[in-house]
Parts: sequence; C-alpha cells; structure tokens
Amino acid sequence: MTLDDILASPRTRRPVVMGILNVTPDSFSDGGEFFDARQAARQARRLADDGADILDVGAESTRPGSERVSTDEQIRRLRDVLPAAVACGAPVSIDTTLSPVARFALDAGAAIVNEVSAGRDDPAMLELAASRKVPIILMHMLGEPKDMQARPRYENVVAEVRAFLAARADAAIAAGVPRERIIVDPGIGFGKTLEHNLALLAGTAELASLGFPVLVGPSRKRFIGELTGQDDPHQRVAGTVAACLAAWSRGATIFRVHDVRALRDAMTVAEAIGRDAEP
Ligand code: HH2
Repeated sequence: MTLDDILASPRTRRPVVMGILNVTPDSFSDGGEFFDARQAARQARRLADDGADILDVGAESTRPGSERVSTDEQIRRLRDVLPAAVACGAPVSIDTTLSPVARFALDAGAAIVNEVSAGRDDPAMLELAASRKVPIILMHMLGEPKDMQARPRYENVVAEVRAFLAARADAAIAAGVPRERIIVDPGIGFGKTLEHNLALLAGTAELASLGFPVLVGPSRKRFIGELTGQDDPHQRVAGTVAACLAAWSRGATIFRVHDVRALRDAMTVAEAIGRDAEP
C-alpha cells in the first residue's frame, strides 16, 4: 500500500495493518524480544511477510509507569534497525515524541511520524512533519506514561477525546501540516480504564466524523486481559482482533498490532463478506 492508499482508507474502507516493532528492553508485551538489531531486522521482515502495510518502529516504551528514553539512546537503538525496516518495502512510521529522533528516522527513510503526545512534548515535531511533507498520527493521552493510569477521569470520554484530537489537528494545520496528512488515534490504554477504552472503541464513528483517518491500537493491551482473564499479553490475540473488527465496523481503518497475520486474515474475511453482500 502506498501512503496515498493509507490516507484514502476512510473512503475506500480498505483496512490498513500497522505492524509493531519495539526496539526496547521493556515494552509491556514484547520487551527485549527485538532489542538486538539482528532480531529486530528479522521481525521487520516477518511483519512485512505477514502482510503489514506499515511498519511502526519505536525505541521508547510508553507502557504505564515507563521512564523517558533520551534522544541519543533512541537513535542508538534505531541506527541499524531502521534501514532494515525500510528495506522491507512497506512505509515505515517512527514512534517517538522527540523531533531529533523523528528527523533521524525520516533521514533514514521513514515516511510517517507516529506521535503519541500529539505534538505536545516537543513543539518542533509538528513543524518537522510539515516541512518534510509526511503524514502525522496524533494520539490522545491523559497525563504521561509515568502517571497516566493513576485514576483517569472524564465527564464524557468520547466527546473529550474527540475535542482534544480536533484541537491538536488544528495545531498541526497551523504549523503547516495539510489536513489530508493527519491521522487521529484515541490512544487506547493511555490514561483510560476498561470502560473508557470500550466507550472509545464503541464511539469510533464519532471520532471518524472529524474527517481524518482513525487509527486504533488495542493490541494485547491490559483491557483485553481484564475482559478475557488472559494475563499473558501473547494470549490476547483473539481479543485484539475482535477490538479491531469492532472499530473497523464503526469507521476506523488503521490498526496498530503485534500479530499481523491474525488480523490480516480476519480483515480479509470481513472485507469479503462486506463486498460480496453488496447487491
Ligand atoms: N500504543 C503503544 C505505543 N504506541 N502509538 C499509537 N499511535 N497508538 C497506540 O495505541 C500506541 C502507540 C503502546 O503499545 P506497545 O508499543 O505495544 O508497548 P510499549 O509502549 O510498552 O512499547
């Protein structure tokens, strides 16, 4: 899929599968598995072979309670991995909130910025996306990873997340990012209880009504374990697929997941049913 296909997905309804590559020692479900550059390169290839339309590469865990990773350390972790990911052929997104890290990744061939602070951590990020003419993902988070799960509260979670995303999209547009290059994400698990996550997934259509492609990232997250009783994140694949299908039926089109093959197969079946049901 090209970047244009990805950005057109709300119109075409083609599901876009984003495969996760965490080059970290401490991510919540796969920390340490791909910390070694050679293993990370192998995983990038596997995600692409499994049908990933985007490879999302990150060098900082944002799991609840995590500490920040410096610019230098993120770049050190990414140096050998990014060229290998880019060589797989799918567009690469860089999951960081620091503009020097994003700049390094874009220079190495990344094509999308995945910004979980929606441009609040480092104001230079929005200008960077504008000047490099790349799509940017703006995600909602309440608080910071360090404290975000300490009693998150909303009056109306869907309305508040929608308003936040609209305001951050306006900030990106003011910094020079064209509206056609903005993707929004409710930030499943980032300062949200089980009920908040379910309301946001159920309310995807309200988020999609902003007019931007909607990305959701429920993959292996704790709320799935809370519902299913699966404590091991690797056992949350079926729950992840169900969450993505529910969001897809309500207008989300981009899905950030660890288990690409499982979601690709599910989406192939769901799409075929949708298509063949049309008269
Ligand atoms: N979730 C995580 C990281 N980056 N980016 C977007 N746009 N949306 C998400 O929901 C999202 C994200 C957290 O998941 P993971 O990468 O598996 O874990 P960790 O942050 O511990 O590396």
